[in-house]
Amino acid sequence: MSENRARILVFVPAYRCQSQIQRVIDQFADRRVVAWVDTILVVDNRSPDQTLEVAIEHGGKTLSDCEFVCWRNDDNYGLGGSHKAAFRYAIDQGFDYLVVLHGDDQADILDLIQQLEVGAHKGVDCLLGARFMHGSRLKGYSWFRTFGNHVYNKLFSIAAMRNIHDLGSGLNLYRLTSFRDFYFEKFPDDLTFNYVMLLASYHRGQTVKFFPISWREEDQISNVKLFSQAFKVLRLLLGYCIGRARFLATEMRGKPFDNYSGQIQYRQGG
Ligand SMILES: Nc1nc2c(ncn2[C@@H]2O[C@H](COP(=O)(O)OP(=O)(O)OP(=O)(O)O)[C@@H](O)[C@H]2O)c(=O)[nH]1
Ligand SMILES: [Mg+2]
Repeated sequence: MSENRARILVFVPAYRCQSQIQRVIDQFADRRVVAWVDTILVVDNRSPDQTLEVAIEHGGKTLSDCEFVCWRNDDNYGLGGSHKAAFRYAIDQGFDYLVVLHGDDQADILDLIQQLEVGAHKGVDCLLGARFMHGSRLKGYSWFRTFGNHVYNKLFSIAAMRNIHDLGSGLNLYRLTSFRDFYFEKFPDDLTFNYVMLLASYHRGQTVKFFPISWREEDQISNVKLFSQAFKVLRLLLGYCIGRARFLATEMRGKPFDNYSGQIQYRQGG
């Protein structure tokens, strides 16, 4: 581990991924990966299956080169709400960067490590994995979803007047100093959180950079309700086009929470 490198927390949002979480944890067996990571924080969003138990059991046995923390949300906060819990935790603990790696093993963290190795994270606020740009590799992802994503990327690109290559993949990095005031608290708690985050980042003049990633679909259970989500996203985009700053300040949560609390169920190392 280099002396003066930034402190990085990898946040793994996990919901109903008992079959994949072990493989996600195994991604940290690679020395190249662990050289960059101080802490792995698995945030279990109250999965009804054995996700949390498997994570504790497997991580506890295999992770020895970095701190390993398993957290369980006090309520079902959704993917966006889990981000809020993780941002709060990482900021409170003084980390420099938050990395998001989805718990269902669709992304490969080495794609991000390669970016860190060449210093791509320096001078940006958001370094976002993109499944739909030159150099991206999709394995088993349906043509229909690929097509839909391209259409939405275009629509958002026009609205934001930027070249958007993905609205929310499962591998991203955020520089925490840009998120200290928690301006995203009222953003949606569900899977559309990332869409609004991206629009807000551009709106606030943040530096956003995309990098190509590989993305696989094997045994994952998609929890996305495709059509209802597609309409919801269109509504968000329309709201942004009309209201801009006013829209970004509105309450976008179906059920607002006062805080995104949770309990640490397991901690080792660090
Ligand atoms: N759907 C869903 N996912 C959650 C939640 N909390 C955490 N997650 C995690 O967030 C990640 C994204 O969920 P997915 O349903 O796979 O959605 P996605 O990866 O954006 O979309 P597809 O895989 O393409 O269907 C997964 O790693 C989940 O384990 C939640 O409340 N709902
Ligand atoms: Mg997924």
